Amino acid sequence: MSPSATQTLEVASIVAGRAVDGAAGGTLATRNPADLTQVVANVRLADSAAFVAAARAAHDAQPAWAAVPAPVRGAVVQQIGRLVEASKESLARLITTEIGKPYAEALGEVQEVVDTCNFFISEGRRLYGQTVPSEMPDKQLFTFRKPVGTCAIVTAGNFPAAVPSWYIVPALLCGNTVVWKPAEYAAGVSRAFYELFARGGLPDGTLNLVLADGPATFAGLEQSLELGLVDKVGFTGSSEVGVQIGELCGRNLQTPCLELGGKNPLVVMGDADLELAVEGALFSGFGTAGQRCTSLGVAIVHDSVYDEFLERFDAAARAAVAGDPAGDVLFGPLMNERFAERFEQWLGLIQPHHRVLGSSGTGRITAANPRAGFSGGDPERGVFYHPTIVADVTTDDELYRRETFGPIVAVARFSTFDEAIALANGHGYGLSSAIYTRDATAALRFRERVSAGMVSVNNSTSGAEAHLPFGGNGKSGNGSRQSGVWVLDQFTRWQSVNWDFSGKLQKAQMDVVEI
Ligand code: UN1
Repeated sequence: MSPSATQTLEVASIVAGRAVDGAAGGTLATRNPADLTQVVANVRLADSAAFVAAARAAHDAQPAWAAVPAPVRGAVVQQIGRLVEASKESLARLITTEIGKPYAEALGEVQEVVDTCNFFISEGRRLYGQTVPSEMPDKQLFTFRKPVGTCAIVTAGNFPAAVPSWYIVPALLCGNTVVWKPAEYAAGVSRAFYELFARGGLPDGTLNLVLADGPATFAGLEQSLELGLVDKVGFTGSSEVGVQIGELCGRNLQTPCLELGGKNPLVVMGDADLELAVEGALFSGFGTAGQRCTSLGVAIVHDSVYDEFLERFDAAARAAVAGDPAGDVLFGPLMNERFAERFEQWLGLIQPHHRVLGSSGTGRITAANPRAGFSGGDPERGVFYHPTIVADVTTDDELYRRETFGPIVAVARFSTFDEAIALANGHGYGLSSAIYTRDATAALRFRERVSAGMVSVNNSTSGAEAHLPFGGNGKSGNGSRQSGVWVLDQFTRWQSVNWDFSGKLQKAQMDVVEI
């Protein structure tokens, strides 16, 4: 099924189950980035007061939700997963229309939400604690996982469904309530997801949707933290904003879950299967128009295969089909004009000593700057860019040091393994990484020495499965991990219990049993 034009949606924030009146934070129209004449959603934005009201609603609803037995919360997650699965095509069409993600990828993204629900359904029957031996007789020690409380989840729009679900599903399962602030430019998708979550059986106030711009969000979050209405912040977005969120949380003695940018390296060793490496570089560099946090940032290629790799990568990028994301394309438009403006700045970092490859032109695809392999759609109406490969990048280049969110891949050369590692780590990001080699020892050494939180061997930097720990180090995050059982440490806190049934006061460290 291919996406079709949708009716314009009218969307507003939802606090305690009710739509927020008015547009205290202004209005916004989200537009199909493949055809900017099409308005996807008219959005009434909320102000900081609505954010605080949502935090209060979540805070008030939390004790009752935590009192619902965890297996029953798991059954709600199961119902949400079923509803999402039943709406898979229409949700994917909406993702494609609102942010320009190719339909096949959008279907994959919705599947990732279903996978996440499936994983956590049974966690409602586990949420294990431990029994621990005591150093004293007639005493037993236990640990319990307790919900953190109210969670404020602030997410980007490049994965408007999957990434929010990585937070919201386990947060709810663990007995927390949620204020979700999605990217405004993906408000239509967010609203559709909110409705499925609500229909899954969540009591009013358990999940609240706040559509607000950055300044209103910051002000609302700051006040909510100071009022003690928010106990945990989850943020996915740029490293720069992550620093600000981290500061705000730190002032309130909180540790947020931060999932930030990347400059993800893909190392091509001299013995690599070059065809496979090029396929991996193409998908991780230009899939999703390079707008994943796990997208390939810098290909690091051994001297002995550098020229051949470049030649093949150039040919593959030139042959790749870009265009209407409703069709069968490798990548569609950038998400909107704001991302296009930033992308143009990064294109400005290309220096005279670089070789630019990958397409028949650079920059925006237009009638005057056309591209072979542009399929469907009208470049004059959409935010389409040429895929760009920038060869001969060195550690001195801005292009090496900065995350460039879009269809651009830097390529650097190495001769020794130590140089490859230095290039893979030297920019200070540490999210995802890949190595292409036939040598298991090299792969293991790479795993050991790369600072990234995620490593692929002979596979792309993007496309992590939904049940492995996801997250990064350095500028890519604060060490927190999402997904699988590991995310439970974000959304629960350990409580330890001493249970003394000796009938007397036994003092730890003092009443030591002699043998
Ligand atoms: C992101 O871009 O924020 O690993 C998440 C991947 C996807 C998720 C990307 N499963 O590429």
